[in-house]
Amino acid sequence: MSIETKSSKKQSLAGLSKSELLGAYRLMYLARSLDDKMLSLLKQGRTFFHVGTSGHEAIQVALAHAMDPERDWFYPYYRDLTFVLSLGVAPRDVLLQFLSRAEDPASGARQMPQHFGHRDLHIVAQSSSTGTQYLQAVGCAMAGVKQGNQEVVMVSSGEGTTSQGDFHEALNIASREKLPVVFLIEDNHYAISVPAEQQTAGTVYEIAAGYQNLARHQVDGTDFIASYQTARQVVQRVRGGAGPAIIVADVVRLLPHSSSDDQRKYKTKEQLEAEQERDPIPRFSERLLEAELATEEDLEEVRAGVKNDIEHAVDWALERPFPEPDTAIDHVYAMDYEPPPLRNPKSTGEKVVLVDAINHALREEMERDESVLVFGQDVEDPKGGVFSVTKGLSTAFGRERVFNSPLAESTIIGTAIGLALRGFKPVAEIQFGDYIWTAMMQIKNELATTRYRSNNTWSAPVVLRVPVGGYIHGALFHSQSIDGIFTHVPGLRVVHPSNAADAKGLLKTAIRCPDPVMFLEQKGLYRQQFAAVPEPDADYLLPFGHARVVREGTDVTVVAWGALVQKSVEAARELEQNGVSVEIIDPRTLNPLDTDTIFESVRKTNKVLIAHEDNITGGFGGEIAARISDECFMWLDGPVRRLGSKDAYVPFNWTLETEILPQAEQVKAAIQSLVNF
Ligand SMILES: Cc1ncc(C[n+]2csc(CCOP(=O)(O)OP(=O)(O)O)c2C)c(N)n1
Repeated sequence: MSIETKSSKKQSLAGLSKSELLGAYRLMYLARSLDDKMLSLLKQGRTFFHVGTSGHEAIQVALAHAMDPERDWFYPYYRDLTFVLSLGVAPRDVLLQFLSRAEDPASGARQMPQHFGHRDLHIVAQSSSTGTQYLQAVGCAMAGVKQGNQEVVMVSSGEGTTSQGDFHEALNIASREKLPVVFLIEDNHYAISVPAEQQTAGTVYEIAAGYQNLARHQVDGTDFIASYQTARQVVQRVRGGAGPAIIVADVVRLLPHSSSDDQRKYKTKEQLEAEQERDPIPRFSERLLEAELATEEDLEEVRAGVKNDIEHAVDWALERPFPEPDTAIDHVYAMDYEPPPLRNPKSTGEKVVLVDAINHALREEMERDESVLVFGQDVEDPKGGVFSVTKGLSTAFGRERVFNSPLAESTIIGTAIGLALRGFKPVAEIQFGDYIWTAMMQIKNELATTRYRSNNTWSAPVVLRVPVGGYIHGALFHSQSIDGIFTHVPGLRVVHPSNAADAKGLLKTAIRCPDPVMFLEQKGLYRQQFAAVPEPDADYLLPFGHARVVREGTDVTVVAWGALVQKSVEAARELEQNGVSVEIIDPRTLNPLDTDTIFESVRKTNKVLIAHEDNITGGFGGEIAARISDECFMWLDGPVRRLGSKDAYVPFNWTLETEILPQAEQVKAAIQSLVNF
């Protein structure tokens, strides 16, 4: 980036010319003045929130000056106003978000102020969750390396945020893989009101020791010259491929944490005065004057220019429109997606079990599209996954495309998001649904919201393959069903096939889908003969949102998915002998849900049971029941019944396990009760 002004280049400090130094001063002063202006607009009731950069300016200008927005990538945090201005974000753009106007380039007025993002400048839109950015930055760096670029990825946070586990996961993988990431930790000694001593076992600099290949630096982040010297050295080393670096910059937070905070409640008057003493802007201007690199007139000229620019930008931004109310749900999902047409597979004739169908879908998609990557725990050969789903893939496609991840679910999903942003198609495996919870923040707040919160500027079309469910004596922690929780998350497609052909067709569609997809594999079905069917051809794609009528009938409809499809078939066969005619609908995808097919069946049979493996309370059956009540009330001749696991946990003991998980006998009894109603 360039921080030059029109002034001459005769003298220099740290190798920077007078015009560059005055440019740096201008950026620091611009950020400070924007903070002041935004606070006064807040007082006028023009918006509802502000979080300041004041005190952090010097290190931010310095690092931005050492980097290059044409090739480098950036994951700044909410206190990095000075950094993004230094990369080239216009004050107008900052104000558009601050005032929540439709043209806010970072989020289209969806996010609170200071959630930066700018496509052209490679500033990836951030959420508000502290710490999620690190692993995504690592994924972004992995992408750059795979593409053969000599780029550097910057990610930042305050010191408090380094308490998050994701920080250590990110340092671990970035260091192990020698990735070009600069971690900037802006240590202002407080996380809201919590002082660093209560936060960290030592200093952040100390706790980062021990990661191989990680260069560590401490700097006075209120001293622009020292910060610039450190930043330049660090970026040069990282760009050269020597591995990641961490800069711990000692700064001051001159404003409260945010406009919702009053720091006089937890900082003494003396502390506040001592922080003012370290204000980076007067320190820098004094240095410039002392070194005779600027005169008072030069500085005054810069300040007057900044004030003028800000006044114009504010006047302009206040005139810009707010978003239209009818755009509120735009971009939860890709709006321009053309799903594949619904057609029957041209069978290859070979019968295939579900696990092999998934393996073949992965293989075919990897052959078709070089951007498809497969990773997760144990996925590489010779193991090829704990269920052998990925067997043979690393041998066929190499470790560049099929690789083991650390035993860290947040790492898997965080890095997948970074890779997806850069155009790769990650198909990541979470070894067991039971262990997805350490990645919940990355899934719910990050993966599912990327498109929406960036107003369609960024997307993360990751496929998460997740073995789920029980009936395998897997006890509490190898039996969990997770569809009830993830169908609650807007932005996430949820797929749950019950046989090999559907699994293959749906996985291929998932891999070509622009939305993130949670692909749930009922592991008890992997090798079942009843779920094995002739394998569809390589061109067969099954669009989402098309239920399968598994069996036609006239007396009762059963809506069932995953393991409950076969149990419902068994129940229906037995009931048929008593003259009961059961129709079974397998939705195949829960989001989107094919309510048309379900409603059509209910209007025909007038009675319905919803059967699923997940717990009854909060299970997705409750949602389907509600929709049926809403849309089919006049056609119903009985209550909408549900069957699911008991609201408990799945025990190892097989007799107890049978008590918890729904069985064919219970499906049969529930159907019979509806017939009798
Ligand atoms: C995961 C998460 N937990 C809590 C919060 C609320 N929160 C926002 S900022 C913050 C403090 C962050 O402190 P630090 O990392 O030191 O950065 P600073 O604000 O001091 O620059 C907290 C607790 C959040 N946004 N995300």
